Amino acid sequence: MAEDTKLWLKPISRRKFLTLSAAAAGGAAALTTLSWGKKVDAVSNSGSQDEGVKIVPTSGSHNCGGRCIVKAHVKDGVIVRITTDDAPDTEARPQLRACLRCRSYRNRLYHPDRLKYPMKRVGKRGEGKFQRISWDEAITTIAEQTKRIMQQYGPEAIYVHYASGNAGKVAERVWMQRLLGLYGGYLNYYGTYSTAQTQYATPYTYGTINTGNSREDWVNSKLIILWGWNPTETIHGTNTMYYLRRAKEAGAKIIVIDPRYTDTVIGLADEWIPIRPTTDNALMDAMAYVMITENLHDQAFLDKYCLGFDEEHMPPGIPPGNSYKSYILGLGDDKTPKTPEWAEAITGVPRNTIIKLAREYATMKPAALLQGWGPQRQAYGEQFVRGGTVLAAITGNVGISGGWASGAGYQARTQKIGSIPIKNPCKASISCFIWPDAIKRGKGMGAADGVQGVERLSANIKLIFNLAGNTLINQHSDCNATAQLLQDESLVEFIVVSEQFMTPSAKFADILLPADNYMERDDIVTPWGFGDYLLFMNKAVDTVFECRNGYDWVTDLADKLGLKEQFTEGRTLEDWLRYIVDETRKNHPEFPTYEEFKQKGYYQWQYPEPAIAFKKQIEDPVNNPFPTPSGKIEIFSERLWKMNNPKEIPAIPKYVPSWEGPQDPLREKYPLQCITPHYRRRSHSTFDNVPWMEEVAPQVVWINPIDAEARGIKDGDKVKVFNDRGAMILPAKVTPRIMPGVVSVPQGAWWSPDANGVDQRGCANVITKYHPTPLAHGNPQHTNLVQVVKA
Ligand SMILES: Nc1nc2c(c(=O)[nH]1)N[C@H]1C(S)=C(S)[C@@H](COP(=O)(O)OP(=O)(O)OC[C@H]3O[C@@H](n4cnc5c(=O)[nH]c(N)nc54)[C@H](O)[C@@H]3O)O[C@H]1N2
Ligand SMILES: Nc1nc2c(c(=O)[nH]1)N[C@H]1C(S)=C(S)[C@@H](COP(=O)(O)OP(=O)(O)OC[C@H]3O[C@@H](n4cnc5c(=O)[nH]c(N)nc54)[C@H](O)[C@@H]3O)O[C@H]1N2
Ligand code: SF4
Ligand SMILES: [Mo]
Repeated sequence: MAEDTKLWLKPISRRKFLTLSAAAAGGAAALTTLSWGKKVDAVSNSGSQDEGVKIVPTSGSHNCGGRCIVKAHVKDGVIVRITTDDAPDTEARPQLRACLRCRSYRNRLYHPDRLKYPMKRVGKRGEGKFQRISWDEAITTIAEQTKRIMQQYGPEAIYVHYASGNAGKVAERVWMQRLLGLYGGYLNYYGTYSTAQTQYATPYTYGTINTGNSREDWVNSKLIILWGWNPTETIHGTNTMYYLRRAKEAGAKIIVIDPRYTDTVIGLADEWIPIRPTTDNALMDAMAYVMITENLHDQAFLDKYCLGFDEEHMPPGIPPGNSYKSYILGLGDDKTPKTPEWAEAITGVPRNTIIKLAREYATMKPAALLQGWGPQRQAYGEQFVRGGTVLAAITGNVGISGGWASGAGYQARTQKIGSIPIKNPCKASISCFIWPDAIKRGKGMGAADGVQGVERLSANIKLIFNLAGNTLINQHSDCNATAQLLQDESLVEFIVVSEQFMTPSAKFADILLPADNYMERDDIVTPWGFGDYLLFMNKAVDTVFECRNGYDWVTDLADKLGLKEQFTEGRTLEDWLRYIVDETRKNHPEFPTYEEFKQKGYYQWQYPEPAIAFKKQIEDPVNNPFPTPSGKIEIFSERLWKMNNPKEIPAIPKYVPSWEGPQDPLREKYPLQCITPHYRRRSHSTFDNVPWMEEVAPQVVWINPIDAEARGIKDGDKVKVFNDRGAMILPAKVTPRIMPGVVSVPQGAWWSPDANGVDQRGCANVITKYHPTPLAHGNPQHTNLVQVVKA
């Protein structure tokens, strides 16, 4: 097997990559009847595309931020070229154009390192030593272990891990959940690594997470604030940048608040406001201070729709001094007015900038404050989420065209799309981030630890199915600690991984299954938050080697567990896709037939006007209360008050100084804040091994010239980024595009520890901390202190 990870350790030229791939593939081809070499060669040879070429419409199914039309040009069973949407590009339907990742897809599909056969672990767990086995042996072993663990520990010991690598409606994870549901159940998770805090905290204000207008409405905004949001790189819905650009052309002022001078700042912004990570709530508090003291807030809106802004609008029984206004003006317990001077010292944002920003947001109406998800992936990310919702309410920007209520990406208008039926008799659920605790001390964990659905868990996690994900190691916090945890076979007794590559997580498998690739199967995908469409993913080429489709192998497993009939209901995969379309048509009679949909590859709903979140609630509040306990926008939350943890879970949003934030004494040892944002050349860890992407955007740590000079670091130098949790070596990019005191390591590089455990690739999660956030029990993967030295 070709597992030459050195291929992507060093940036290599496209020509050299092709030579290497061809050589590696030559060896592999000898093992199979399929002409692998020919396929690999085709990556370099995209010449004669027209004769005998069939064009197959599909779409990427990664957790990549977008969902685009991808057209595979297939000749003699090989994809020779990839193009994208070529339908007329109109305002009513802008093209769903693919980004560089799907366009480079042949490099991933025909990568010499693709896993080709089922394997079992032969070395120590995590060591990466495997032996080829047959599918029958793999499925028999999985069936035996599932049976044993179910009998010995019960369903709460069986965990289908968060895994976002395949977003298809008929992904392997879905089939496994369906099968385990029939077999007795499995431990659920709630939340995501993406939006744990946004999802959890937003409903405390509004009663729902679907708080966004549709993007066509941005042209109606006079001011747009992108707060910790970088859609140029992260996309957040194919065409988000198109709609933002239209808003700009229509005259909107655009401000970006981010420690980095991002690509979004370059392409869109009128103003960049750099801010120290974890301190956004101090800026929000001071903005509220300016609005209140200059009487710029929308008192009529607050009186009519909100609870807890001032002492006159508090729920009964709450002692005086606990309203939001009292906190802002320093009339509460802390006796500290949240002045611009106060906030400047915390955030690093000059007081005049704060005053100007507050005045602009309060007066340039309608205005949209779009919260990104970076600042919520922080130690107290819930405060950021709630803080933004309150500013939207104070300025009266909720429920109106051109305004915006909360986090980006959760549009109020949704469609009801059919799904594969899953019935899980097990009600227990953990936050998707806290599985290490559920391994170590699950039995007995309850609500305070982030368990929902049951009073206490009855078992520790003993069996993990990790199907299309790298959060077992790479994407979860603190790789070194996680690796140690997983190495211990007395804790998790059995791990099944389905993958396309030997990723850091795959190395921890006991049974490793080779998955098919999205070009090799039929599926249906929904877009991210925005867009109102559905795409059919047509199979373009046959599956290679012994890679198999999820439905196939999970059906075999169902058979071994005596559940084949119940699991399949006699349906083929195509029958299930028809089922999804039929269910969708029940809710949306206008949706095309299966045949029409498959042939065209997409369906897009058309609406006469943009969706405006909470329009009804604002226009007719008597008949349309907000879905909160009080029926109002809850600036003060009685539910949070009752949690009785005012330091970490205050009833009103406020600045909570963060551990490993700028005020943590640990800064003496680790003086730099390290954020770990998403990178345009990858979808998380997916595409890290595609050398063309390394050419486009190498793995580097951004460091400000001031911090670099103090350390004798020059642009391109190899540096060591480290803290007590781990260390990595990677090149430095010395750039004023990041503020002093902050460094940035893009998340997703594959963890590659050397003999001393020092990561040689730049995996962000060697320095991140496993420390769930207080309310959502989510991931704070942008909260880190580190030191950087020349390597
Ligand atoms: N190219 C690409 N696109 C993607 C993905 C990918 O891996 N690659 N992943 C997709 C997925 S699953 C998700 S969840 C989304 C993620 O989308 P986001 O969570 O919005 O993306 P991030 O890059 O983590 O953070 C956004 C910005 O927040 C800034 N930031 C970090 N900390 C702070 C802070 O404390 N305050 C402020 N004001 N800003 C801060 C970062 O510098 C960054 O520019 O992206 C999606 N899109
Ligand atoms: N430090 C830090 N860490 C983060 C974040 C951060 O901002 N900072 N962001 C977090 C976020 S928002 C997210 S969503 C997670 C994402 O973390 P993951 O869900 O682990 O996503 P990926 O890293 O893309 O891993 C997906 C894996 O699936 C594999 N795969 C792709 N397609 C298929 C398929 O069809 N079948 C199978 N079996 N496998 C397939 C890919 O090869 C890849 O290894 O990472 C989180 N981790
Ligand atoms: S990776 Fe995602 S955003 Fe890029 S083309 Fe593919 S589906 Fe679209
Ligand atoms: Mo995510």
